[in-house]
Amino acid sequence: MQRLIPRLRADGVELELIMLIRTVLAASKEIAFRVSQGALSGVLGSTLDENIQGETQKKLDVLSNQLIKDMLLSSPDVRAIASEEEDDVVKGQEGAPYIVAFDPLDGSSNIDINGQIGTIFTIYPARDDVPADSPLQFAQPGKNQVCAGYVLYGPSALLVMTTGGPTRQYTLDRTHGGYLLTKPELSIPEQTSEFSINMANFHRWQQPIKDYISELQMGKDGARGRQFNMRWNGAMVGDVHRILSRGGIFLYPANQDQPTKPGKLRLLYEANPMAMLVEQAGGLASNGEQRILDIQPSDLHQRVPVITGSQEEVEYVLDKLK
Ligand code: AHM
Ligand code: MG
Repeated sequence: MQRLIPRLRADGVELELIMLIRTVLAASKEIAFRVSQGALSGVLGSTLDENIQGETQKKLDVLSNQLIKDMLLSSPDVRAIASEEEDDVVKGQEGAPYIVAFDPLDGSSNIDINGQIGTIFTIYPARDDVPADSPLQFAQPGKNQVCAGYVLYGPSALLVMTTGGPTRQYTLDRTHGGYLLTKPELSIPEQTSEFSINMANFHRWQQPIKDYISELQMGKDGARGRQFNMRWNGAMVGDVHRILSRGGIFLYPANQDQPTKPGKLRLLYEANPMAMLVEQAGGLASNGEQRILDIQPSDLHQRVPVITGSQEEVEYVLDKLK
């Protein structure tokens, strides 16, 4: 096992970026501790408030957001932040090199059932051509990300991160308080027999997605000629982590009865960082029409359909959508 920081230096990553990542990770360690304490730390249950997406905020959503926000805004390396739980861009330090977006607590519906939850984060270079607090700071395609990662608060607290090289996995060593490198290079198998989708939305999908899932459900008797398995976590961090660990395909398509809401997942702090992690591990990530990392954002909290995971399986779905 290897310490996080020497590995990053060996990869030739800028010192400011390393310091910034350390700040995000410091906040994540505090969240990991609070999560592990559960009811004992008073973090379970809901608040009376809603976020800009109209979702009721859980206490842990609010707490995690505040922890990450406070730490990032005290960093000299952060020009602006954006969060699932913040309506607008929040200004950091003028002239700082980076902007950071995050979903402080992904999988909020799992909080009160002791299920998998996580923090997703992404770092971009700050733009000098727009003000620090402009939403245009974040109007950059995902391919501009200089770091993407998540911390999964599961039986172990795991950090999965890339700075443009391999997608690496680290385990939080609670005895020393550091993230130790435990998998230097995650690699997603090209083929899979495992899919991940919220089947309750079947009646709302476009026909090619219905056809694809029906094929998988037919098992050996269907067009695919083999048995598929299904897993749905209710937390993208958990589902994507499984795919990064053993392969699979994850889909969150658009619902046809909600034309103004193209899918559930947010481009900036959910789809883009996960797409970068998956691609750097050899997988694919698409919205059905184009590579997620090539999408030019039009709105801070924009939603996108997501099809991601094992290369051959994603390509199979994309062929059906043509
Ligand atoms: P959240 O960030 O508010 O928790 O919402 C995003 C989550 C994803 O993690 C997950 O894939 C999806 O919502 C699950 O949605 P559902 O099971 O309700 O369809
Ligand atoms: Mg989320």
